[in-house]
Amino acid sequence: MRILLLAIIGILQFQTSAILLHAETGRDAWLRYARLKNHALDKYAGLPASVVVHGDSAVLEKARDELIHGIQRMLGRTLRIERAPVKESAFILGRIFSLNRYISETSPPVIANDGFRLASVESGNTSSIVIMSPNDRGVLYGVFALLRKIALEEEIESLNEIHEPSAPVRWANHWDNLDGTIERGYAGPSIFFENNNVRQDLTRVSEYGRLLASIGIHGCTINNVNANPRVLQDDFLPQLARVADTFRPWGVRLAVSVDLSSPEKIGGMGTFDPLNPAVSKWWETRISEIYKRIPDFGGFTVKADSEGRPGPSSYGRTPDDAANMLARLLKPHGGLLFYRAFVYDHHLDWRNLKNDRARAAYDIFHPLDGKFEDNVIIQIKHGPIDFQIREPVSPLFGGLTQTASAVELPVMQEYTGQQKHLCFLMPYWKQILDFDLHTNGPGTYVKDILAGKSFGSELSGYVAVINVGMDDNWLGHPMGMSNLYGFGRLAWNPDLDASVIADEWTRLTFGKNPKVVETVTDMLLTSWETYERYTGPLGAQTLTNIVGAHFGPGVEASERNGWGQWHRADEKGVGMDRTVKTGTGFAGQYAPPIAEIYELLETTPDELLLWFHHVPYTYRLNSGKTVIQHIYDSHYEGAERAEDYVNQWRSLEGLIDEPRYGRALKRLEFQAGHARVWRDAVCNWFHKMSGIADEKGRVGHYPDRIEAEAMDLAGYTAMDIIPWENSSGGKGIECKAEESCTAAFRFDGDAGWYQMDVEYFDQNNGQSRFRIFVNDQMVDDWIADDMLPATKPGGDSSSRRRIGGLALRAGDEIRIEAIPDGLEPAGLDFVSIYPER
Ligand code: GCW
Repeated sequence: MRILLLAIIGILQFQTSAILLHAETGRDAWLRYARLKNHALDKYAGLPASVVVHGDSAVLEKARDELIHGIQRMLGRTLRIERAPVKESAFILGRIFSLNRYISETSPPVIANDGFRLASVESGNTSSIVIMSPNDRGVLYGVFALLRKIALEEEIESLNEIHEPSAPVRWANHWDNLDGTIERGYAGPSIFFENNNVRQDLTRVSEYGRLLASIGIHGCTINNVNANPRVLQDDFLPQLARVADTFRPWGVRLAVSVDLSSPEKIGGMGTFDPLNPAVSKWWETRISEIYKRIPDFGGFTVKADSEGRPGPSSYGRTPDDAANMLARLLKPHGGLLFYRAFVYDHHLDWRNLKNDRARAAYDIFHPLDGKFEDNVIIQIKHGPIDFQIREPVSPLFGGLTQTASAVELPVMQEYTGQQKHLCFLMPYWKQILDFDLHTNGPGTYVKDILAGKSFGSELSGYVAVINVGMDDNWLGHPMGMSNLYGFGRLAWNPDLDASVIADEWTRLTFGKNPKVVETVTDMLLTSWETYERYTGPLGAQTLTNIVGAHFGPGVEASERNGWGQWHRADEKGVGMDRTVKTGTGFAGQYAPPIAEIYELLETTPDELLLWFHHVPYTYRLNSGKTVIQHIYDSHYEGAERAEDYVNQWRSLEGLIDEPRYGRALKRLEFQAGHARVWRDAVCNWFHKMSGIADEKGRVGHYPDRIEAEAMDLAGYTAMDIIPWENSSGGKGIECKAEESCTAAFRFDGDAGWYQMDVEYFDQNNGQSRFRIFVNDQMVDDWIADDMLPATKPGGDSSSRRRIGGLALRAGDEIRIEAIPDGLEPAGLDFVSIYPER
């Protein structure tokens, strides 16, 4: 009987968890509004039953509907819509002037635009909740904030809170091309465009607008900064208007990136000189055509004189000439002009040790400070180079005291694992925002500059490059959206701790099970440093193939070319000398207290040492380690930590719904394998270059490995992998000639349980099939169908298949049978076999 009872309980429990863990795609992101558990339902039992909206607008309607939807999903109650004030308790939504009568205060607090107040109001025996703001968008933000509180099960009994955004500008940038591809997009095609037009079905755009609104983002530039002039063509404007109409109810203003040479390319003019009156006239007409259709159009983003894009320099003009011409035309309509400071020469002479791309933004824009129109915002990447895993803060934030500036932050993880690797960037961004540039003496924090506090700008703020795509979960990696959520939260309140953001996001996304929360937040919060450890140490930047996909290792790719991402590693040492005394002088772009720190080897923090100094490999860090040993150790630690993530995630099996659990597991397993590829590439390269052995004897010694080229091959032939360090032993094998190929070897260890890793090359131009046999028994079978940014075998395609629980005996034959597909030659690098841990 007892057993029967236990069985029944077991079945019931199974059923409950199966019900609770219904399959999710991630499309709702952090707005899942998961049904609350009973005790929490009790907590909110006394909430009002109706909602009254004062005012009439599409945004207020969204606010009301979102409140109804959220409460419905979380509490299972459908609020009544009341058209006029009621005598019972209600949620009361509206602008401040129409709601002040509900709160009798002699001097009600002034609230900034987009800010809101949440207040409990008692009157007689009613207890209402008022959500008020100076503008409709703020009311919508207030609703999202209240729903978040409920989702997080916070106390909302006696509310009286005012929330205001730290900065007036909180904007999204997309690098979507009109043909539907996305530059640096890793999660499917564009949600905005296809076939050189705006998509017919804008459902995803509306859903995206809702996500943006929920974190306070109110503007969105939807096309690539490498802009196609077509966005300004007559037949395109009504299409843009459809996007604007879709965004508008969410309080999001549409903006576009423009090509400065548009007057020439689509206007049929012989020039695009910004100071030519006919050119300005052309833009004036375009701008007025846009505003006829989109009265609240947000403005333009401009990338010019950068990476081959046309710009004012073609006519001997400067950025202010171009920016101001456009800004003056946009101003009467309330439009903004975002001019990117990412302007640099990508044909620098690398032989000149004084050349330094990192100097460019400051050198170009600082002298122009004060010359820009007041609706120009200089958009500055957070670091002086380009979204690297570690860079100092761009000194230009301190170099523009009379000009509005915005920080550009990469939600899209271009240089930090491209949403194949987990890399939660909030701890990094916090360091940037909390950095004291000392421009106005101590206390000139980047976040205060962006808030307009330091220099009094009224239009500063935050821009994120976001590459959401048509993938169900928006960014590919089930944890990728933590960076978008975090961006919005920090732009709203840069004082929030990264751990608070991680905690909120995890609970909203994966639920409140304490083990889930503890595990996921730990993974998130350590992931940036982990990624740094196995990619680019000590400020040497992400040691990736900078002339390729920016994904796998490519230690030398940055050197001996004009792109200026040099780390200058040679036989003797590594690092860029950016000091004033002997180097490029970049350190001198900071205010003296900061410049002095970076100028000296001893005071430069270890993590930025190689950014600022060229040192011998034997130089001792503050940590006591030599540079070379640090490079080895950190790569081993990073790869090990990436391996831990797989185990940590596995411990959550059954606590997260299967589709999201499985999808994340796949990515984390890839990451762990790829971290090892990174580890070996970087360590072996530095080992060879420096000639200094790893004190711990790991680098160059892989006793568990059997190189593919050393196996018995049938059909397979050996190939060189370029660069050599991106594969084990510099070689792999490929199946070119035959329909199928085999590679085999004999196991010669003791009998026991083993784990086997097969390192193969998974290109995106074919789907090879691999089958593994122990003697005649097939033990694994898979198709290499991942979409990695690689058409060749190498560091971008290297992938690991792990096969556990293998009972092996000495003399067993292990055979890999592969069927190549398309242009993918079923490449193999090595197999490693080791006792199961
Ligand atoms: O990092 C580089 C990217 C380019 C990008 C450029 C930029 C849109 O590799 O793809 O171009 O930055 O920010 O303009």
